[in-house]
Amino acid sequence: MRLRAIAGDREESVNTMNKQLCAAIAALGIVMGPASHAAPSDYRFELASPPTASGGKSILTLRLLHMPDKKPVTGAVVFEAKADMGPDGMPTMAAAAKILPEATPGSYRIEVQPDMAGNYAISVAAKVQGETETVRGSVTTKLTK
Ligand SMILES: [Cu+2]
Repeated sequence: MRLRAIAGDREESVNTMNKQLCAAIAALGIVMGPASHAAPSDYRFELASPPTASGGKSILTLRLLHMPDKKPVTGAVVFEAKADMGPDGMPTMAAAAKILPEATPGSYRIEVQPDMAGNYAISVAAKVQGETETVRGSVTTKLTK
């Protein structure tokens, strides 16, 4: 009788675990969702290659990834770019940042003119096709003067 009770308890805990697993899978389905229900948080900007520096200017090449399927996004329009030394504890030290045209599809280039060498956060805002809200992102990289 005692043994059966223990077995029963165990069975119950397995059932509870299954229910939790089902709930987790269901929640995951909502979070992942179909691609057509993309949210700005589904995207991430990252450095495509190390920055190239010449004549006091650095050119950063970014790519934009649609995280649910890790696919690069082409045709986005970057309309805002800012650079500051936040990563080095100098968030008020900004550097001029200029948006260059998308030369090859999916390559978003930003030209930064740092006043001092160090680690910079480059923040961008973009319009992405099929996405009503602005997609924002930031990359951190070391720049030379
Ligand atoms: Cu600084």
